[in-house]
Amino acid sequence: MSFRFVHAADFHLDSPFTGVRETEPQVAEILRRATFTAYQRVIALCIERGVDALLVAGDIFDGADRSLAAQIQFVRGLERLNDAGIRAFICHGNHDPLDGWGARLKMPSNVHQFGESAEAVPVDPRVPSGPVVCGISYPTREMRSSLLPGFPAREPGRVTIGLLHANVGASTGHEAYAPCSLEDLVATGYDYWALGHVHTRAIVRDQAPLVVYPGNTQGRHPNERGPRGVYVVDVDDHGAISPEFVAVDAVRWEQLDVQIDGIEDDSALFSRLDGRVEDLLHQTDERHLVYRISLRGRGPVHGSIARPGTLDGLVGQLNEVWGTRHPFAFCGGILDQTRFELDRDALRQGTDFIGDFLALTDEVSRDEGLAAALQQELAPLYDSTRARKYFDGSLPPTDDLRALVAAAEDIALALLVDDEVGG
Ligand SMILES: [Mn+2]
Repeated sequence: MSFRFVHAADFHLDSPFTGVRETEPQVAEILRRATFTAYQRVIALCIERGVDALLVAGDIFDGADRSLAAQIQFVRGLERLNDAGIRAFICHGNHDPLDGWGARLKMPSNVHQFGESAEAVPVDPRVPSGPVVCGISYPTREMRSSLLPGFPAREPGRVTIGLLHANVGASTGHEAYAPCSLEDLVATGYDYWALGHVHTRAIVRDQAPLVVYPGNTQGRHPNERGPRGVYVVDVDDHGAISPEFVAVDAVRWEQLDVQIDGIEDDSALFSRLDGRVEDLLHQTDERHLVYRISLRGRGPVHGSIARPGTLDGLVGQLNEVWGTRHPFAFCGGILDQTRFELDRDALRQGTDFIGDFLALTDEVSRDEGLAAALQQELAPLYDSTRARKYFDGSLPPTDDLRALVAAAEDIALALLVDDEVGG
């Protein structure tokens, strides 16, 4: 029988935004509500798509005993599902373990909350051969060993979905809660592992059993960039499974890298930034945006960027234009990684090492013989089996070699000149 569910995780309801200073009051309010808005979109999506069940793989709440508002709103969403005849399966993770009072809520009758020992629960008890969800909750925050050994064996002929908050394959940047390996998950023979914990979405394995992290539903700081959402998962009559990612985030974090090369003055710089923000807003389909800018490259505006107050001034101007619209694009800060502009001709005229170096690269681009000699020198590197994996293949032809030399010149010059001038 076919079956459709939404796989969500890591709502972190009511968790604060970090990385944004002084915002407009209306922006602050939208940020404050963002995790709730995203959650409400998950509920709306379940109803819209007519799913059979919502599966939530832990970290519903941000703190084990924090926000009453989060708990009330969470239950209210589940009640909407109950009214629509949609079941919900919930397990708790390290942020909201069973021993935190946040996990002891009065749930509507459509909800199954997994306890501290794993069990298999049919999605619809009236259908004996229908799909089952197997899950477990963290009794307490510190679950440092695998929870898999307690999971029931797959029932033959029934689509089986595992629901677990865990770090699979020692994912870096995430704490090792309930660690297990991908092989351990595969060995269960289940059809789909609905995981939570890792906040960046990933289809870890795309064939049975599928192993999926949907990521969190709302980015909450500058490192949780890009679309955030859930998977709508379809299981067809033959048991084939297809997950579709759907973004539900209310506010999106982005990073803009802007090159200053060729930008003549401050007003041209502002227009460039202004245009990039506009483009970014177009790409986020009517979502609010919080972004940071990183300025890079070399150019005449480096000096003015480096003056105290310039960056704050740019942030202020951008926020005046884009920060009060609906949807808004709010700049959380600008990072200066620019360097002073190089005057290659002047450096080339010098009688120092840099002057000699530039004379040499000029000669390579002029002198066929020298280019050929360089090519010969490079051949062993390109022929080496160990080095080859870093290159695309065979030695570049003369023209490409010149491009290679020009790129090398840029790198060397940056190192040499900045060292000397301290730019
Ligand atoms: Mn989490």
